[in-house]
Amino acid sequence: MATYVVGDLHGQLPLFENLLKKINFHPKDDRLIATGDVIDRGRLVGELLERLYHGAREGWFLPVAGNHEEAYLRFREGDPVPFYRDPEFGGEQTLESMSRLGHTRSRLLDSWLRSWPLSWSDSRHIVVHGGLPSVPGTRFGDVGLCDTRLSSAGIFHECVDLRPPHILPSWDGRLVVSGHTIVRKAKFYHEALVMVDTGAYRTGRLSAYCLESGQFHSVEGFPC
Ligand SMILES: [Mn+2]
Repeated sequence: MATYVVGDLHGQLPLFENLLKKINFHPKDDRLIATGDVIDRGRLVGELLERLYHGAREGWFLPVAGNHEEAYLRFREGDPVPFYRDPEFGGEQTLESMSRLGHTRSRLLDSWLRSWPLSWSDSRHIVVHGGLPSVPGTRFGDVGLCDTRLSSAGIFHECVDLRPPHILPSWDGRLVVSGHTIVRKAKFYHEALVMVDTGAYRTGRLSAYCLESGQFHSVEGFPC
């Protein structure tokens, strides 16, 4: 059994399929956790979400929410979220994908997206989109604060919005794996923190980290 943590997908279905092939992913034995920002920017958001939704039902796919999922859900709930449709943020692609899927499918996917947690953890690892909120007065983060703390803009949870140098090790020594900030190569940011987002939607490089083996994997191709 292997557990892989894949960086921000942003609708990159072909790269995702290539990655599964490269790591020889077995849906019956292995698990795959996405660091969030699965939607927006890419053209195949709807197709990717359908694929992952079935993966979640089959038990091999586990998502955590990113700032893009939070912005999308806010927008769907009627908040203006003025930047959501900006080309740079890429919300239009998700809205178009959802309208192609039709009312019933898109409502189902919306309610699934709403159920995504802010973190995934086991006894040795924590996966979060941005970083762990800091324990006051320390240079450590606490996953227990994810649900309670909003970022300064007030739109997002702080844990989906934090970037270096504000991403901190967990106070309890568990390894933190995060996305959100694009790095050229997936790597250890420091000894207790791994960054896996290699910006697939613009670089064509999608990366993952295996929790059991400690190995990095990546594929390269064309973003869509
Ligand atoms: Mn992000």
